[in-house]
Amino acid sequence: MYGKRFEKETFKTAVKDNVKTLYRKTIDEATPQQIFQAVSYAVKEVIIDDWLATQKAYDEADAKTVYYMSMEFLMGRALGNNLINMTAYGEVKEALAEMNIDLNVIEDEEPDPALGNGGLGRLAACFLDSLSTLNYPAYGCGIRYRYGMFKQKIENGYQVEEPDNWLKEGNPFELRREEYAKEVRFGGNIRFEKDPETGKDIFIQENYESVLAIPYDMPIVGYGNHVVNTLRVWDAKAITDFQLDEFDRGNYHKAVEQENLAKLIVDVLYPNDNHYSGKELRLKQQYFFISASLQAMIAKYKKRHSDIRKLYEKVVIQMNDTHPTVAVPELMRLLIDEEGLNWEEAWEVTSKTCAYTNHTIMAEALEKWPIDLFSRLLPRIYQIVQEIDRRFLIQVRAKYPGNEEKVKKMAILMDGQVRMANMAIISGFSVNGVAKLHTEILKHQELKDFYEMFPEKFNNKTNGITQRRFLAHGNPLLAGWITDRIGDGWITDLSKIANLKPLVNDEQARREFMQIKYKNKVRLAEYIKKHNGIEVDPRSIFDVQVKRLHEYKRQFLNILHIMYLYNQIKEHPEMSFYPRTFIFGAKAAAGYQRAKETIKLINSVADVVNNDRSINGKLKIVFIEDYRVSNAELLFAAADVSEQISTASKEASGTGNMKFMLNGAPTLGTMDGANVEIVQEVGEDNAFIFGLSSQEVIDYENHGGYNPLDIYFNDWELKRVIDQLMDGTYANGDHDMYKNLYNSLLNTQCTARPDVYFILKDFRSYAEAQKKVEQAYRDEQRWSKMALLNTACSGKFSSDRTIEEYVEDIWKLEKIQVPSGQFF
Ligand code: GFP
Repeated sequence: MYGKRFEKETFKTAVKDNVKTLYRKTIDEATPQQIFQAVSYAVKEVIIDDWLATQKAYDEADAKTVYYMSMEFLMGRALGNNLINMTAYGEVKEALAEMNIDLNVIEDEEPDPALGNGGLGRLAACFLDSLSTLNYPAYGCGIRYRYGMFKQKIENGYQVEEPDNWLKEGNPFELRREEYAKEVRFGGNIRFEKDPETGKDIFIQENYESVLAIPYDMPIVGYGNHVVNTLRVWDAKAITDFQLDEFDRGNYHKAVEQENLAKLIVDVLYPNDNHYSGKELRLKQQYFFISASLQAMIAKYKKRHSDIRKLYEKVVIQMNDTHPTVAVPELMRLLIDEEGLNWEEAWEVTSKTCAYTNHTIMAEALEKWPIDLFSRLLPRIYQIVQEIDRRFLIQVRAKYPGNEEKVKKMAILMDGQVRMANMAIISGFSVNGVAKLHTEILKHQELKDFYEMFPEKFNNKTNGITQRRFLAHGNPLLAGWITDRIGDGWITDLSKIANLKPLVNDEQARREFMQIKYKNKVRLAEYIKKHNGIEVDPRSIFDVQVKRLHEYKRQFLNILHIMYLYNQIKEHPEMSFYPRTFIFGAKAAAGYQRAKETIKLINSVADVVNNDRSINGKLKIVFIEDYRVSNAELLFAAADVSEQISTASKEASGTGNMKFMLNGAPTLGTMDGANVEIVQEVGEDNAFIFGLSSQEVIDYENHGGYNPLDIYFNDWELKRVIDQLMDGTYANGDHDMYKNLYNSLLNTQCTARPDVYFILKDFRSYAEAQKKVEQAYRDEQRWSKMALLNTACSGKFSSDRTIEEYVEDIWKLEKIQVPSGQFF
């Protein structure tokens, strides 16, 4: 399809020429980084043609566009993924090989763009990939953070954070679009006047600070269809014209302030997950990218349309969590103050344009801004929020006369705070959860009052992942094998992967499937040897838990169980035990103490266990440093067991669970998030389920929890493990190192409930499930069937399916065909 433009000789010449023009070097003199840049520019040149063609096709079709607003886009490396989607990976690999260049080595030169923390940001990246592949017009809108997610180093077992200066060498795929810059204003005061001509109220912001938002566009290449959508991320710069003015008047201070604000605003991504920190700068970031994106969106609309009241016919805004929900009052402001609509007209447009996705029920994640901060920083926006709230509460009081409890729960402004989730639900036309169970919990527990009032707004969109990155790119051996067996239709239609099902009874096919798993385990073992200096046996069970470190995800349960196994092996050396390699990868938010202690604990247990010769290497523990998209691809491909062990009800969906499944790793998990749907697809016999149900957890929570001491005093093996946290076994004799963790399980003195995440409650059931994993693994035939079935049943979990559902129920977009752009 892209054949001609990736014709080997042409491509080789382009690379050589780029090395020359960029670096004044010949190809033999160039460093791998320089070759990476040169190759990327050669690829970008081809992309640009299709990018032009796509935008032209959209314009001609006057297509409706989704604006996916997100504070995070965890894209991962672009080069390999772009080549896969351009169906040119093989050609380019060969062309480079002829120049003695290894594409894999070149790919490793690309920094891993990490403008996101975890699931929410990676979901946004998968969605963009699917939107392009499915021919839907879309923009991703976000922030071009100068520093992405921190790089994690492990020193002496502790996490150390280092800045991620991902732009150091320049980003070859981005385009700076200075001509679309927009001004964004903060603070000051609002003066109100009557327009002498029209008699309308006008609101004028005075004494504000402002920055200029500069867009950078990154291409999002669809698979084999010439579609290239745009991820638009905003950089900030001071408004220099104003600055000169200020200098002239000697107001040096003000000018420097503007300069600093611009620098600060896009400096760092907040390293938080499921936790909200009420930092002023964070609110500035939110308003900054939302205001700029909406201004650009309206300007684009107005190029072809004169009636702004019909905006919703051509655009839809999806707000990824509460972070972008300031879009609601900002759109109102633009429509009223800039476009001259009255309140009712503006409200009709806004409420038909905005939709909201909820990603968590964790109370501490819901954003609530102090009113004094909010109104000081965004004075006009605050006025609008007040008015939305006032009008909404009239409705509530009319529906529930005398019920002030309802008012308290549902108001936007309450107890000195602006509740962003409430605003999003009230103002948007759609509210969705990210897995069936999660949506049910939203409807019947967390957002019950809203569901009662607006049942029509609520819907479920079970998350998905892109098989292009997590199978085609991440696991080329398996991808090739699947294509040989059932054709390559699965790449754009994952439901076709079900055609593998008959192979479950084909011994030869199963053997091949397991051989590929083995090769991927060897590849990971090499990575581990190189990065951790640890030898692991690829014949052992690779049991993997990789995700952000959070108490509700219960890495702690996993490591406690490993400590328990270690005790067992030591005590009963004769006991039969199938060798296991436990692999962890996780970053902890920098200020999250317990999470950081858990990392230290994992590494300390690893030190003791890995160096104990008496256990004959039966147990190995590996902590993968700096878990990120690129090493994630290796991990999913090599995993035997997928650990999805969150406290039921806490993990809204999970998406790692789907990536493991796709790569043939059965789930060891609780009935939480999308695990429930995974089990539904693959069957209970092909997963290992344990623990309290979400209803049981919720019931305990409603009755003040449970008493972990009852378990502690009645299960001496578990008691011993817990005591080992305090006796120095894993702390070189230090008795205090894990005191916090210990207390989180047992402490009955402190006011907080002990063992909030039901670790002790679920421990035995987890240990049982782990035993079943071992039994199943010993039975090669059974295991290979199970592994292959997991892959074969993963069809539902493509983000292509998720996107089609968003389109059908929420966005109402049309597919646009794009001719090849090679004639530009
Ligand atoms: C959040 C939720 C996850 C969910 C993702 C994507 O992830 O359960 O799968 O969003 O919807 F917690 P994090 O950003 O917290 O990783």
